[in-house]
Amino acid sequence: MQTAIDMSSTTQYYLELEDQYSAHNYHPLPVVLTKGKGVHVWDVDGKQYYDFLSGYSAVNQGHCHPVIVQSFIEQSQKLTLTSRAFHSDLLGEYAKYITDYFGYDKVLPMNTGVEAVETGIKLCRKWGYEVKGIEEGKAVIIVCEGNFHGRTSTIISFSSDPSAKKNFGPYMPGFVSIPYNDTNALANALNDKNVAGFLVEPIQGEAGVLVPDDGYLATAKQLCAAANVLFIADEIQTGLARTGKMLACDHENVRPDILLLGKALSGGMLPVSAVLCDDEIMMTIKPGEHGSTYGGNPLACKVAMTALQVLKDEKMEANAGRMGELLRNELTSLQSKHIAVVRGKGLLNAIIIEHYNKDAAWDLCLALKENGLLAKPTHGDKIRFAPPLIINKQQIVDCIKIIQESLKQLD
Ligand code: IF1
Repeated sequence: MQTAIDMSSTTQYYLELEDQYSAHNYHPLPVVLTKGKGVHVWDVDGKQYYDFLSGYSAVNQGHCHPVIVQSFIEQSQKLTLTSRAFHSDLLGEYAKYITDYFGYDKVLPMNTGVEAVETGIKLCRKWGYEVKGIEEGKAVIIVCEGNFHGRTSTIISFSSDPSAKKNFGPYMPGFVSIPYNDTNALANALNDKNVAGFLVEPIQGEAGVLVPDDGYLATAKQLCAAANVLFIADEIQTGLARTGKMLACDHENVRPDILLLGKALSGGMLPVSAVLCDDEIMMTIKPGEHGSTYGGNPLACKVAMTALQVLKDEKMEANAGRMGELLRNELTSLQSKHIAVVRGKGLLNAIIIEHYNKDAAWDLCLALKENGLLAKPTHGDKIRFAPPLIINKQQIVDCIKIIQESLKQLD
């Protein structure tokens, strides 16, 4: 049973406009947003909500963070794009800043997350041929079942989600999929001498915030190192303080060979992604072999430096850790018969709805929306709870009340 939706004519107007002229590749909640500030967003009728999605972790720093906005404005009035045919006075500064920040020799700047993953794959293959000595055309990259790394035709080739994949073939070869959180499966797959890399999300986001066992990442990294295979961490969603550490890999003191970042690297201002690694890997790519018109543009460089600085200045990793624990504890102590599981790390969390009917999670999200909190269901029964990392204790308590009230409406 679908809950009846109360909708203003203004909201209706925008929904119809989108429906008619924009591709139907999404199924959003029926809310039309027009403003955001910090942990809040507002719809076209002026109703205020807590944002519990944070643009899928792109707005970790909060909506329209004033320091990042200021940086954006200043740089956008000065110089926004040079292309990589010419130098800018910001690329070098940014490259130094971000490589110091994460402790790598070099960065390769791109735009969207999926481009960072593509770049990581290309670097890994090139390293496989030119450094490891794999026979040309034979390189294999191990990936995990339930992965989400983006939507290009290469990357959906190793997706296990039929809706991401079906009728988009033929698919890119060279990928082997193993179960997530299974170091035995990894050890087996690493027996193939043509393996160049292991691509993994430290926590699987799309799969419903699947946190692996303690020690999984550390063991996986050791196994890869022993097999001379690159450990490629997709921290596009888990990185940048989201899970209570700057990187989710930091929880296990794992240093990825190739680190992929995106989303919150710009604090939600524009698409900015990055690939970080050391020279042995990065220097295999020569002029003309890879790039992007917008990659490393001065506006992106400036905004990314500010977005990273803000994470540190406002101690967002510590807050994400504390507020995440509070949120999970409070959710658990609700003891709701509608919540089967509460899981996550830092402020990357999900609940699994007890299955009374297939619309239960969607209905709960509609109730949450009515009560002033926006969250999105995935895979039918899971709801992600991932507010901006600047949320405070009083706001968490307020949100718990909203969630409790909304759960009652499922009774
Ligand atoms: C959509 C999910 C989140 C990602 C990881 C790369 C990318 C993503 C680990 C690609 C993107 C997004 C994209 C978004 C939904 C979303 C998502 F539910 F699908 F899995 F966040 F949880 N690696 N994740 O999570 O980055 O190219 O999009 O910048 O609408 O597809 P992108």
